[in-house]
Amino acid sequence: MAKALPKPKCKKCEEKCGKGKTSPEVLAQLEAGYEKLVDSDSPSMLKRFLTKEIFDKLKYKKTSFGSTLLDCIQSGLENLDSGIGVYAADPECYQVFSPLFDPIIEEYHHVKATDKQPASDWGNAATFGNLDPKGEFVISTRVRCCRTIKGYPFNPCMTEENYKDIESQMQAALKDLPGDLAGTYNPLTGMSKEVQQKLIDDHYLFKEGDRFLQSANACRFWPTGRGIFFNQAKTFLMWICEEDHLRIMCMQPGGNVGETFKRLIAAVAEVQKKVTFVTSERFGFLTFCPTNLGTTIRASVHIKVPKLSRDMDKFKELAGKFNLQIRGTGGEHSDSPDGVYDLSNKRRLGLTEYQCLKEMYEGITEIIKAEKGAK
Ligand code: ADP
Ligand code: CIR
Repeated sequence: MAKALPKPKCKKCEEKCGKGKTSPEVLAQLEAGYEKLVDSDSPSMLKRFLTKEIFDKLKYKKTSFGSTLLDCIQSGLENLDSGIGVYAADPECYQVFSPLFDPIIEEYHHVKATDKQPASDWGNAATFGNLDPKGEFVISTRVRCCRTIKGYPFNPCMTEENYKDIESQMQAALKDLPGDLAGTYNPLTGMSKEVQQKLIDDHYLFKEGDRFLQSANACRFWPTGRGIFFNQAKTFLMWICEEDHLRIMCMQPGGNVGETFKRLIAAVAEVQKKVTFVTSERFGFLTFCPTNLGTTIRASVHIKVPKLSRDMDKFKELAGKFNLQIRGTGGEHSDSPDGVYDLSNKRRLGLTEYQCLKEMYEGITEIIKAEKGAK
């Protein structure tokens, strides 16, 4: 891994830069970081798509929030093992730095820059059943989506007050949810380390200190404003102010995708009665990371595939055939030493919510068949 670059000052909080030119300090950091990236064997999309020509064109640009190219690529410069390596420091970055973001978005989601996101369509959750009725392979199912609340920028541009406002707005919004969605909000501020670690180990809570997010300036004022809501059964949960303003998720043991998805549809419908989300014609629901744009849906299973995972190259190829992404069971960038993996739909933009679920459901069905047939 590359040695960490010195952090530029957070312009949003420490100086009101607004429009104008990239400062000489930021330019120098960009040049130094870019040189290291070019000399590295980083597998990131950032490395592949940030050509010298595009770099030279974008390095002087700034959004009206004051975000520079450095704010978008710092995570990939500091973490040369990134898969993607970029974040939109504010919503305008998708436009201002589009020569970098567009090819990444096109390749990741299999869309064209001229495509528009189809209208939201969650379809009928009952068309999905249980992927593994005998409980031989699928340990648990989870479906999540991300939301940005209108009136607030992304993490790198948020003030401490913004974090507090979102937290209290959500605390109020989640107070009287109906039926089995009702639950409690648990702020990270004041939570004991033991409780926090147990929630992480049980796969309910986001981890702390993600280096990719930290170097993207997404963890400022931690733990202010961060927290988790969950219902009694911990089958409906919401993360507040982690990578995105909201991560709304439903999960449960076993492979019942229909039940899990149905609960998420109900939960999102309730939340959106109380909060307005940011959308765009082209990108659907706006998110901090370009991999989450569109529906923002990641439908995953934790699945036992000891045979298929003996040959990881072949396993990756098979998953890729069904547009599935493989993660470790501790979330993104984690390992899976025991043959249990997190498999999910990879694409989220250019298709509807229902189609995301369908892609995952059909793909996992094939993976189970392959695991059964493998020697
Ligand atoms: P996200 O899904 O929000 O992008 P991560 O990949 O970091 O974020 O996963 C967050 C947490 O959710 C991790 O603890 C991970 O193990 C857990 N998780 C994801 N999918 C499942 C699943 N199908 N069953 C149980 N836990 C899951
Ligand atoms: C990376 O580039 O590896 C991290 N910034 C995480 C990117 C998001 N991952 C994904 O595939 N959804």
